[in-house]
This record gives sequence, structure tokens and C-alpha cells, in this order.
Amino acid sequence: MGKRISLYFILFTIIFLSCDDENRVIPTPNTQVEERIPTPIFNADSAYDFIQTQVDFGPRVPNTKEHTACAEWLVKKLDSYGAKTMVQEGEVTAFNGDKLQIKNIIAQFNPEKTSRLLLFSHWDTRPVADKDKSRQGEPIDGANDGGSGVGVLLEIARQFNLQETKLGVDIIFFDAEDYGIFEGSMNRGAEDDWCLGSQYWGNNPPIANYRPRFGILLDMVGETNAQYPKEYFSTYHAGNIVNKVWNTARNIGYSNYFINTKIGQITDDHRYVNILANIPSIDIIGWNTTTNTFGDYHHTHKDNMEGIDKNSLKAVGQTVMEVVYQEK
Ligand code: AHN
Ligand code: ZN
Repeated sequence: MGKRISLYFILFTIIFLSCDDENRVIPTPNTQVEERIPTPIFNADSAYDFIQTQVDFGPRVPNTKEHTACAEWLVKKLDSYGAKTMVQEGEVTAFNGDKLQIKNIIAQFNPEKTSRLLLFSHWDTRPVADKDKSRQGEPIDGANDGGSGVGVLLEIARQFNLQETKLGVDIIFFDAEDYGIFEGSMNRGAEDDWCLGSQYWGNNPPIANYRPRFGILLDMVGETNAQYPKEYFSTYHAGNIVNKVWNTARNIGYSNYFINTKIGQITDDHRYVNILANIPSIDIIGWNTTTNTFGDYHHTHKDNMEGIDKNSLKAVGQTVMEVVYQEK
């Protein structure tokens, strides 16, 4: 045991300590991994009842008392779920010159939050059954076309009140979506004949600097064996949102509904939310891929409660809720 060994000992100790010091793993609280809060369960029975209530008012055609009564009910429901609700009233001119007194119904959940999402539907019913063989001049029930999107969103609003979302959410029910040119009409039709409520909203923004991350439109989401393809405007303006929603649907077992099929452009409210308000928005819209058009109920008196299927409401409602509740 000489100086040499004690020198080695000292050297070794120094190296060992310095190594230990440098490589020491300091246990840190695991703040990076956030706990995944389960998404609440969408209740399709409740959504169905909300569609029934709308239909029970009678056709919600602008400038009618049924339309006014239903608007009052919608505002009352949204208020009761804790939203800050407002009605944007305006006058628009339809393709045939009709002046329509419209109401866009806007509900803000957690309006103080700056990170926000937008969910929307149209709530008006078509004034004619122009694709029917009989009673073409009479308005339709609009159980699927008008009723279904609102019914699903009202159920989602009810859930927002039971369990708060991380982001703020806005729900808009647009008016006068379905007053587009009547088949067989002598008037000249144009794309902008449709979606008068969302166009009015886009041209007269009721909330300044409104910038939600993205928007999701629900239109005709309640038919039996519904299929929702990837619509062109949606993919064009918000392809990443289409992928997010369709992947979410697949992950929770609804790929039979959210099919991986592309279809052409559909003039719907999301077009104007994209173009006029610059909010990347998609359309979840029922489509028959066999006939390559809407279902045979479309704009006929067959669009009644008998055509509404709770399984389709569930597929859409649960998917949209999963997207909203899991958005960080
Ligand atoms: C057109 O047929 C041009 N647009 C369909 C949008 C719509 C009508 N959604 C419901 N009814
Ligand atoms: Zn329609």
C-alpha cells in the first residue's frame, strides 16, 4: 500500500463522484403526461326527442309562427344548458324575391376561453316538397333535413352543461339554409340561393375577431344506415379536420358511418363559414353512395320521424363529442 494506491483511490473517487453527479437522474413529477379524461356518453334517445320536439312545432319555415315558436324553444334550451345565447336577426332576400326574417341562434359555452371550437347546423325547414310526387307545394317535416343536426347538437349542449370541455365551444343554428331554388321554378338558380343565414352571418359578423380553431357542420345525419363521405369543400378547406374526425370515428368504432369515400362539392353552410369567416370547416352530411345523391326522402314528405335512426345519431354525436372533449 503505497502512495500509488491511495492516489488511484482518490482519482477513482473523484471520477466516480463526478460521474455520479453528472448522470444523476433527478426524478421529476410527471407533468408532461396529461390524464385522459373520458368523453361523456352521448344519449341518442335524448337527441331523438329533440328532433321530435322540433317536428312537433310543424315546419320551421321562415316568416311562419311555427318558426318563431321553435326559435324561442331553441334559445330557452341553450340558455338552460348554461350557454350565453344570442339571436342574430336579419332580413334576406330569397331567389324568388321573398323577404325572409331570419334568426341565427348563437350559443357560447365558456365565452371567456380564447381557444374555441364551432359546431353548427341549419334549423329551418324547406318550404316545399319539390322532389315529392304529391303535395309539392307544402313544406316538409324536415326531421332529417334540419331536425337531425339540431337534435344532435342540443344533446351535445346538454352534455356540455354536465361536463365542461377544455376548450370553449360555440354552437350556431343557421336559418334559411334550405330556401334554395325550387325544382321546376322559372327563376334562374344560383349557388348562393342556399345558406342565406350563414351568408348573412359571414357578411355581418356578430362577434368581432371570432377565430375558433375549426368548425364542424352537421346536416342530415339521422337516416337509417347513414353514410358520411368526405365532401370536397371540407377536404379542400380543412383536410386535416376531415382526417381528425374520420380517424376519431374509426377509433371508436364508427367507420361504417364515416366512410373513406370522396364526393364532390355540396353547397352547404360550411362553404360560407370557410369563405366568408375564414374558419376551416367541414360538413358531416348523409349521402347515398349507391345512387350518388341524397337519400330518397330528401325534400319530400318522407323526411319525417320514421326515417330517423338512433344508431346514426349516436355515431355522429359520439364522434363529435370525442373530437371536442379530447381536443387539447
Ligand atoms: C344543394 O342541394 C345545392 N345543397 C344541399 C344543401 C342542403 C339542402 N342541405 C340540406 N338541404
Ligand atoms: Zn334541404
